Amino acid sequence: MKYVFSTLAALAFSTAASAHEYSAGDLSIDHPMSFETTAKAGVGYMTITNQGSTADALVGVTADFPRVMIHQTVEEDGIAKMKHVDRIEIPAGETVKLLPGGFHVMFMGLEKPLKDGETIPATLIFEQAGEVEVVFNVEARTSETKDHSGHDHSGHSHSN
Ligand SMILES: [Cu+2]
Repeated sequence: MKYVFSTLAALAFSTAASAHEYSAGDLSIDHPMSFETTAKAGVGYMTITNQGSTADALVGVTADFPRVMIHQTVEEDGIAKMKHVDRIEIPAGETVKLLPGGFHVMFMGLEKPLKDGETIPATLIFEQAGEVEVVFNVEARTSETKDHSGHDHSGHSHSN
């Protein structure tokens, strides 16, 4: 619940234009976003809701980068590490959030850093719903996002 409220607060701060949503069959994909980077890898987050009665799964993401993968940040012996995963299950009737510290899309081999205000066209590949074209909005990292969310939005927590 904490996350839900903070998301609403974050949305209230941002402009209406920055919130965007897609749907495909029983799935809705809310606000695909990425953070600006200084390094050669970027992350992708979004919220996926399955309003249907059949399970689906995100099985791939493509974008115009040398490599795009699905990762999960997991904690092992108190250290957060990223693991490559083949799929993210989207159970019937449930909402799955890709967010810092959990599942995320990894954009790898960037030729130049991602900047606030840029957009990343991408295709999400679902087992049942098929391919869904979306756009990830690149947003600035602010201390505000950190403080309001209660989550570490500053990147992968394993990086320290
Ligand atoms: Cu990662």
